[in-house]
Amino acid sequence: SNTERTYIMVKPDGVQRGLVGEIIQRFERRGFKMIALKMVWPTTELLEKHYADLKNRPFFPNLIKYMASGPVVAIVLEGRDAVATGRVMLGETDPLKSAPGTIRGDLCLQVGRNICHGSDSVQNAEKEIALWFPEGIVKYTLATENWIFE
Ligand code: YYY
Ligand code: MG
Repeated sequence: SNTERTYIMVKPDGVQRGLVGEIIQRFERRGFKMIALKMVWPTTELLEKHYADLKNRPFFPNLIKYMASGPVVAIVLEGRDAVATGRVMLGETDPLKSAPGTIRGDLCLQVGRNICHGSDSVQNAEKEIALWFPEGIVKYTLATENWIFE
């Protein structure tokens, strides 16, 4: 297993529903290190770059409208297999197909309001982190690291 970084984002519905703390808490408790965190009301330009791979999909216009409808919370996490583990913790794209115990499987019901984003590959994580945090991440030592990893 490799130490990786992933981009996690609480979407506008997650913010409005008061789920920011719950979502961050799940990743913190798992042992991931938070190395960037901010609230941002994203522009459609930024969102079109973030979701560039989906621009020909029929749901794309609604997706951009939804994601631009309010502030999001942008997070970078670091840890063992952060990308794949983040996806497992998130659940499936469609909340109804997500297992209980996952963020989407516990907290939402519809694909168009699925409350949280997580990078799907290491390469996309790097792109997304550069896009959302051009100012960079925060470098620090986590005091609990030796209690999380042997
Ligand atoms: O990575 P993930 O968020 O699980 O799914 P993507 O295939 O990257 O799609 C991004 C985003 O688009 C998804 O979280 C909800 C929305 N969406 C949708 O509204 N309808 C679909 N059929 C598929 C995706
Ligand atoms: Mg995706």
